[in-house]
Amino acid sequence: HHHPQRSAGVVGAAFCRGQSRSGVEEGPDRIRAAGLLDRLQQRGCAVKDYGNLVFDDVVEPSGGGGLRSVAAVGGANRRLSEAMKAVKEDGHTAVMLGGDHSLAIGSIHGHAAAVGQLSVVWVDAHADINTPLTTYTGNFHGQPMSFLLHELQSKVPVLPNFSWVKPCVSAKDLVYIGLRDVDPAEHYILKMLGVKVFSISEVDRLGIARVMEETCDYLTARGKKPVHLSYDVDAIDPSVTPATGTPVVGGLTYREGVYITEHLCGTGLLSAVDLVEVNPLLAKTDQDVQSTVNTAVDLLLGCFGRLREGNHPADYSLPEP
Ligand code: NNH
Ligand code: MN
Ligand code: MN
Ligand code: MN
Repeated sequence: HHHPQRSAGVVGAAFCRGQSRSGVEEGPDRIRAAGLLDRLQQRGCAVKDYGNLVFDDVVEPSGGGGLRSVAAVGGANRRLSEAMKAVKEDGHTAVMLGGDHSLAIGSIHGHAAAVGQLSVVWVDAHADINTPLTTYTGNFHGQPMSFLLHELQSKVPVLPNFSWVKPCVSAKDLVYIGLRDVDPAEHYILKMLGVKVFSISEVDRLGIARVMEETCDYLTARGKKPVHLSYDVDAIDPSVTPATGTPVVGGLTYREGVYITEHLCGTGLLSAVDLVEVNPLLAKTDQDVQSTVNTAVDLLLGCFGRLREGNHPADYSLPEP
């Protein structure tokens, strides 16, 4: 039971146009301000901060078919994809701090461009697998998986600034954990493709330890591939992480949420992590912001080997009297 030392390559994506509520672009700086980089380094993890990406101002084409900020989302994700590819080519475990969850398009795309086939573990209250033709809200943060899955490409229309996106994930390499607010079209897609889903009901039934064992057994049954963990902070119960755009009651506990990261870290396969949808402007109190941001930091520390039982450096030695 050992945790090989990794280095973290951190990319900030201060982007909010995949949904309608401003403030989620403050996620990266708030998570850094809560001490993420120092606390990773204190654990003996090397850290390279690539800073926040600079996104072009994009003029939206007229029309758009009810979709919000199509060209901006396409352009930002193209830049993020290039950045994630570079972080992986530099040899780091990549950390993408969002921003909204539309950023998973670029994050997963760039990760796959660098390492090839990968497994995706999507932890979220939502499935984020609407197509541009099934979305009720027009928000791209509810659609990222539809652009990434090979199996859905015949259902996804051509969109401005999206021509660079190449599908790179197979439905059998995707596992969802924590779902509890799934649109009808999304539920249909999940059943049609036979996607492995541990909804919040399965977490209740099986317990989080068995959910994680089954997740890893399922994903490694066809060979061990690098794992991309895409963590939406709204997967956790809103009593713990209230500062997010679309809170849904009845979520993962703090302990279940952290357990997921500890378990995936322990597999040695974790290759990239997204931490998205922290929106400090949507909290009622500063304590709500702190609870959300501190939970985000703890989830990321769990991804890099922090154990709640306690930790010590490999070269620790007791002082001699
Ligand atoms: N399903 C809704 C939509 O497509 C909500 C998505 N909201 C999220 N996803 N926060 O994680 O817009
Ligand atoms: Mn999401
Ligand atoms: Mn969500
Ligand atoms: Mn362990």
